[in-house]
Amino acid sequence: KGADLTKVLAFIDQHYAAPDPQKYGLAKGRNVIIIHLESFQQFLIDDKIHGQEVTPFLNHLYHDDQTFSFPNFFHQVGQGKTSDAENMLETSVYGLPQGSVFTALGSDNTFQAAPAILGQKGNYSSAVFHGNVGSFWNRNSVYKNMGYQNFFDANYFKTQGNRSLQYGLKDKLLFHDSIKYLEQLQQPFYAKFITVTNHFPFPLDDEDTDFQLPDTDDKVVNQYFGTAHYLDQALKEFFTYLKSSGLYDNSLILLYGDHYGLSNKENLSLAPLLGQSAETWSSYDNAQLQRVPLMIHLPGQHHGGIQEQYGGEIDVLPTLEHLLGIDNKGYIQFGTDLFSPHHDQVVAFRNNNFVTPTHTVIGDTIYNHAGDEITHPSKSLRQKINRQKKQVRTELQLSDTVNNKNLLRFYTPVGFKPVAPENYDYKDSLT
Ligand code: GP9
Ligand code: MN
Repeated sequence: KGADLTKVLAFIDQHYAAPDPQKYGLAKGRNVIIIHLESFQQFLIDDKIHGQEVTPFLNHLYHDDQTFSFPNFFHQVGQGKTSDAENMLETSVYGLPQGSVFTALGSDNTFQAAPAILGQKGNYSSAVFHGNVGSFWNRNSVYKNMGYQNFFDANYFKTQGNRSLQYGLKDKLLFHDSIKYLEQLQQPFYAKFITVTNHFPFPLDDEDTDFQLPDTDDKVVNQYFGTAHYLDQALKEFFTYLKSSGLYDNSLILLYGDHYGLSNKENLSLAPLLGQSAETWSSYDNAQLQRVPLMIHLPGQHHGGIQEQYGGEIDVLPTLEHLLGIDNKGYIQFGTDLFSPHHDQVVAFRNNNFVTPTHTVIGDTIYNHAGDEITHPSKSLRQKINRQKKQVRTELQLSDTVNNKNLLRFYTPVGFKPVAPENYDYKDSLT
């Protein structure tokens, strides 16, 4: 245990990326609203089908100068899908190589997660809004270990009949019906909304759509655009509420896609819609499609714009902490602040493949930025890629050790109090 922890701390310490002073504290004291865009991929942004914009509201947000938009941001989930994404966003620790941290270890492990950190450092209250049963992905245990004060799960909403699809309450209803709870939270709050309607295989009731679907040979691919469009409308409605309530002006709104919606097999039917052909589609193309949105919207702040740096879900918490004026030094977090000049742009996938601004590495194959395979890399390129490969493996392995050996129970950052899960009882919260 001692030796493992020493190794982890040495890595974390040399990997630490100090904040950019221009960004540090930029959003200090604001409410934080996290919006989890289920299965939402970056290629949907600015995309058109039959002349219709798929996501007009998100496109607008993406190009707004009040938004920091990251077109080179990747999901990094494994089999834990949504729960892996949540785990990275909340803790900046990776999911597991197999299974889900939430279900495998989430009931007993020690977490040093965003709700507790923001609660202790910024006096934030905290809540999750999700229209599915609380036991899904073991959330009702994990959230207590993360220090979430409130979890508004399906118990708190009317989910009967055509109000729900597949994984719970439809997104428009989730946002609408959450308002009465949101308004009771003490400010500043850290609130997360987990949407569900844009979930495989992307069914929608006729009453919920006005979008003319594409006509590829794969129904799943076609439907994906319809549910993404529905989600976009739900977001527009929610922002309208935020503005009219006044919450908007003193909030930071962070939106992210949790993972791909379309699989590598479905990408072959998708390819023509992206102006590419199924015949020349490659592993490189599949890797590029693992981009998901990350947008950090700061109303009233007009120095945002498109941020080209490469990053992934592991980097969100350090970025958020620094925007709020909380230094992540001393925390066991594997990501680095996207705005830091020292930000690490090697983006690890959970299977050890990785993407950098110049190369994509899949197993032993190296692709350049144009997607061409580099069959005879120069000696210096080979050395560089090998170094990055080693770094990716080390980082994932150390993260696995933290999870599997529950190392955080032996390490408490200076000034942080371990979470007492018994303090939380979601059935009683705010009702
Ligand atoms: C269910 C939802 C879906 O509550 O978050 O999880 P996923 O299937 O995407 O992992
Ligand atoms: Mn998901």
